[in-house]
Amino acid sequence: EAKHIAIVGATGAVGEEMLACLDQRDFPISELTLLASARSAGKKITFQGKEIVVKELTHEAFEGVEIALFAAGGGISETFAPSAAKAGAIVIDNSSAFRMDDEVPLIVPEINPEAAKDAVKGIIANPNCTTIISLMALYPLHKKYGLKSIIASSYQAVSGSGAAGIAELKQQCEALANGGEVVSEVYPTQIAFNVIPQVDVFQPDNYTKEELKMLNEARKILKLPELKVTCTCVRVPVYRSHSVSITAGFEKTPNVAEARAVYADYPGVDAKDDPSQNIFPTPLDTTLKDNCLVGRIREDKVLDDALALWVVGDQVRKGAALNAVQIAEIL
Ligand code: 11C
Repeated sequence: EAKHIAIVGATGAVGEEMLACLDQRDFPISELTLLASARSAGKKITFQGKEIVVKELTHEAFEGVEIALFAAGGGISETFAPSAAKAGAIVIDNSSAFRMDDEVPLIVPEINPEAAKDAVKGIIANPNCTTIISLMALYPLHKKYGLKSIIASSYQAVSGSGAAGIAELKQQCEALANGGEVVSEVYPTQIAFNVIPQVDVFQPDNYTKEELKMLNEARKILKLPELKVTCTCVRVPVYRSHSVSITAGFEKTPNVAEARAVYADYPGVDAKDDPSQNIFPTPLDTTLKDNCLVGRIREDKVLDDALALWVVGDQVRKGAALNAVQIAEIL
C-alpha cells in the first residue's frame, strides 16, 4: 500500500540520497512531503518527474504523514520527532538522538528487522554509519562463529560531515595545488594530504563519541551486552565511503576460506578478497553502491580464534539513507 512519506532535511546530503533510494527502489509513495529549515523552504526538488516545493519544518507539518525520515541532525530530531510520532507517523531517525533509548529499536534490516515491532514511541533509529558498515561484515561471521570482541580502526570519508566536509577537502586540495590559503573550519586541522584521528567530540575516557557509538550500538543491535569493542575513528581525505580495519574475536575457531564463502549467502555484503591477484575493496569500489565489500580476511596473529579483515561501504547510502529506506520497507 502506498504511503505518505516525509523527509526532514530533504535538501541535505543524506536527505538527497534518501530521495534517490526511494526512487531507485520504486518505494510506493502516495504523497511526498519535503521539509527543511526556513532557509531552504521554497526550494523546488524534482522527484519522479514532479516538482515538489520544500516546506518549512514546523511541529504542525506532519499531518497525514505515515513515515517520516529524519536526516537533519540530533537537535532537530529531539525537537520534532516526537511531534511527528504524535501526529501518527512512524519516525525513522538518522541521528544519534534516540539510538540508545530502550524504547527505540536500532535496526540494520539485514540483521534485526524483527525489532521494528518494538517501536513503542513511534520512533526507530538508524545506526551510526561506521557501525552499520562494520556489522555488515561481522554479522555473517557472528552467526557462524559467535562474536566475542571487536578491535577496529576506521578510515572515514569527509562526506560523513555532510556537504561542508566535501567542500573543505576540495578547497584545501585546490589551495595547495594553486598556492592559495588552506581554510580549516569543519575539521580541527588540515584534512587534505593528512589524516585526523578524531571523529566527533572527545569524551571523559579519551575516546570520541563516534568510537563509543561502535561499542554501544553494536551491543544493542547484536543483542550482545557483553561484547568487547575498542575503536579508533580516523578521518581520511576520501570523498565518499568509509573503510574499517577490524580484528574480530570469536567463540569458535574461524576458518579463512569458510569466512570468505559465508558472504555468498547474505544480502547487502559481498566478499572481494583474493590476495593472489591483489584483489581487495577500496572506498571507490563502493561509492554510490548499495552493497558493502569485505576483503583482506586472514587469521589474526595476536588473538586466538580471531580474524583480521577490511570492510568498505558507502556511508551516505548503506550507512544512512539506504538503511533508513530499507527500514521503511519493513514497515
Ligand atoms: C561521520 N559517522 O562520518 C559520522 C557521521 O552518528 O550518525 C554520522 C554520525 C552519526 O562523521
